[in-house]
Amino acid sequence: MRFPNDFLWGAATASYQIEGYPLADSSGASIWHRFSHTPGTTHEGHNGDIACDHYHRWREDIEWMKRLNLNAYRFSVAWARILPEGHGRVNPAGLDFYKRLVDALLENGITPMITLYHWDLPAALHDRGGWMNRDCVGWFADYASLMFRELGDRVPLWATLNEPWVVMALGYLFGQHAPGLRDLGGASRAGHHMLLAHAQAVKAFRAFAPQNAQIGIVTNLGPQQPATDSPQDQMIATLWHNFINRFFLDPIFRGEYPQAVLSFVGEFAPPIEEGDMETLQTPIDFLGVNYYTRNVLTYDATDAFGSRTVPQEGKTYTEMGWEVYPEGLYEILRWVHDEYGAIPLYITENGAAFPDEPNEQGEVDDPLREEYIRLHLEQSYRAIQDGIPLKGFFYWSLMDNFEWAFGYTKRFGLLYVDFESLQRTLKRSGRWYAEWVASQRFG
Ligand code: IFM
Repeated sequence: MRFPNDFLWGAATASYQIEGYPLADSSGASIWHRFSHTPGTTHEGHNGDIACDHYHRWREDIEWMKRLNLNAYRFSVAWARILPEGHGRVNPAGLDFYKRLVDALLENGITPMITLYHWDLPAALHDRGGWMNRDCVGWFADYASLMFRELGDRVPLWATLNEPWVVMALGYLFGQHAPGLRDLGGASRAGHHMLLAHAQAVKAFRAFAPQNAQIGIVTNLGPQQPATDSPQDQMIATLWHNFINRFFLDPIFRGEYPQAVLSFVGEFAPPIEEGDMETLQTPIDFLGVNYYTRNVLTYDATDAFGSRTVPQEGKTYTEMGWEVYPEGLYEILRWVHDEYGAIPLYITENGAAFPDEPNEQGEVDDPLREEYIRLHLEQSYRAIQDGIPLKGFFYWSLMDNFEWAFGYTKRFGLLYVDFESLQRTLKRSGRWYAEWVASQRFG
């Protein structure tokens, strides 16, 4: 298996999950800071106060990236470090943190990919309605423009939003993520405004960034398959496919929301104003695909959303309860390519949580993760062989970190993090990935 010479080999992280010290140096609070400090929201009250302390240990973390032979690193910017109130007053210390990080990555031959929004909305903006308020479109575009002005000359790859579906569904509909709401109308408004914010940021990008810099959006995608041939199972699988895979992509690539979802939500349809759907079609340079698993679905009248996932016999499941289904990566890349055309693709996240523990020698032996990565790389290669323009692979995650409502209980990292001492240890899968990447880059 020989991947293209210019393929990006990376790992990904997100600000609130790794940085720690979210209020340091005059930063504002985010909705995740507020949410995780609200009793009953996260596992045993875990929060991002310290996380992996990447805020102070970023130099060491770049050394780890070098040991992993990475030539790319995807990370996100905490909006409230840059603009403590979300808009208006700029905090130079926050900007400096990311400028230093970008410069050091470049000095070490690691291409930065910045995600502008990975879920840590400034709390001050949520107090004004956050994503449910149409003004958030302008607040985000202003923040994005500032980042393009400050770093557009040095950062070649930008993603506007990470997994807007998860923000909309878990944050505003199911209440499991910040801001913890259960409001179908609010979710629908938030989703539409995120898409508009993304499009306005892309428009701004064209004005500020050099022509060879690229911008896209990152979406969580995966096959939604019926458990049986019954019309009800097929109907429910189609509905979830429309909701998860199409809701954010159809507007961008076709200028319309999927009809199946609009019919399902009825009066809670997105608040589309004149010209919105044209704006949403603003062309992007690449699409980021986050792939973890598939859902095999059956109709279940007792469930509020009419469905449940059916466990698959004989399959491996990760610590998240997600089936290991590598073929799904190929299937979803194929589907995106066939459905929306030859847009360049990155796998911006793919990874697995397993219950890792260091042995007596202090080594972390995680053969299941090694196998997970290998199987997904095989499917990535298969996609490239079939002419799908896949440009890079970012393992989620560089290191164990704050897995949102699960706190520190789910370990996805190539690096094991001892959350007491904050010491990092390369796992067996990390060694394997480093060798794999080396053989691809230098072999
Ligand atoms: O940790 C998350 C990440 O923030 C977004 N994508 C999925 C990962 C694993 O759940």
